[in-house]
Amino acid sequence: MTEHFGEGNGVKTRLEVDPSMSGKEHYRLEVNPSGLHLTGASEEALFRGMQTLDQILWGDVAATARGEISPVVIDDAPAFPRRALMLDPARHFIPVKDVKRFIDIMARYKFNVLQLHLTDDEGWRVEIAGHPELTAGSDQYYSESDIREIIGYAADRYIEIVPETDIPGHTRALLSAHPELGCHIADSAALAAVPGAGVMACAANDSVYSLYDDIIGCLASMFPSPYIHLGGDEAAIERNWALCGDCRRMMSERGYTEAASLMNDFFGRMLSSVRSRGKKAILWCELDNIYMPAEKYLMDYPSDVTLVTWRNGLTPKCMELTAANGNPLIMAPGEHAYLDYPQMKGDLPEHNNWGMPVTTLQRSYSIDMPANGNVEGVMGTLWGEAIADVDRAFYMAYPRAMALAEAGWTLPERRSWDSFRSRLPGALSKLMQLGVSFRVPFEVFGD
Ligand code: TNX
Repeated sequence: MTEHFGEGNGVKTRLEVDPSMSGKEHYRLEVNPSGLHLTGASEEALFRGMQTLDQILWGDVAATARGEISPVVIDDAPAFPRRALMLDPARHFIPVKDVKRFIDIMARYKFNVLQLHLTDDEGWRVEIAGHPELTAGSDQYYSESDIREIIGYAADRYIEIVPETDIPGHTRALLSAHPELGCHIADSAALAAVPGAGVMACAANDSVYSLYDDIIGCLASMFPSPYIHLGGDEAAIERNWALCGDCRRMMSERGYTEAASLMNDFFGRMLSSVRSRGKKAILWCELDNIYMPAEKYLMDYPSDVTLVTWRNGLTPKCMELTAANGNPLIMAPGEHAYLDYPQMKGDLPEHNNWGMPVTTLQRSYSIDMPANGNVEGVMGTLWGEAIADVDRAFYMAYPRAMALAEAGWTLPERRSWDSFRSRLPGALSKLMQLGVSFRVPFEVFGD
């Protein structure tokens, strides 16, 4: 048991780890006339409790005429173990110092996971030992020592960094370093020239699997997270595998009538690379259609894969299928958690806005988070096509990320939009003090 005592102005403060408390983030904060006592199940729990204390000090002490902390007892623990945000340095690179600043602010709202979308059509942003060709010709990537620096900084704030490398689609950057790993199709050059056009790694090329075994091994040794995210979204199968002689041969050897069935073979091999490193895989959940009606998974996701629900309208189906199949589920439904979407009609982003749906603060807050099932937590995504730098990431993230943080931390029956809204002005003035370029949600305050 570690104990720290302090005394200032006659008030005793006491911080204490009490391993007999249940739940690793569980803390208890008591303030009464004789002192302040913060107890936590772990040092991590104390850290979470310190964030609450900081909010009370700012809202209750600094911002009120009385200038005193009120007596309070708070016994608090998260409803869900994973509360995540995702940054996309693949689309627009985000320097290490900016990632750290983003982490600083995440920690205040008790987020405990930051996913980095490290590879996509627009860039390969992580050094892979033995494969300098992947990052050649650019200085916009994280070296191994950058990655170590980000991981260490996040770990000091009890935030886990989850690496994502997106396959088999979203691989234009990979294929520009390794053109031989694409499908042999008539318009491969045309596909490769256009970001987002959907070029894919070939399912029938052994070199794809051996290169990825190296990449997965390298990510596994660099990142202490038990998870590696392998993407799996938006694979333009009909424009690649379905037209590729090698993939078609593989299909007929296996008796497949649909090229999508090759996803099972593709991820079968990729997942064994992940498992052989003692890690678990996360994938974006894809169904047999991108809109409703959708009936089943796009591929046979093994039950040890954690899935993320994301497409507008498909979350109820993803919840039903993951519960039936035993997959842990992370909630990132586009309707609530896509923080690259504008917060109001006519608001940012002004560039690269492809007609994104409006996602208001109240809409983010209203995300459905069913407890006691297979839902592991929540993830707000900051897809980077229209997010040119970290100030834009902050503007898009806040205050909606606070709404998601509360949805991940607080049991559904204890959440209240009116309570959240009443706490916003204090929270926003803190962000202002910290110099964060958040968006003022004037529409929720009325006259
Ligand atoms: C779809 S979400 C994507 C991303 C884009 C995003 C833009 C997902 C798994 N794939 O590649 O950046 O939409 O909102």
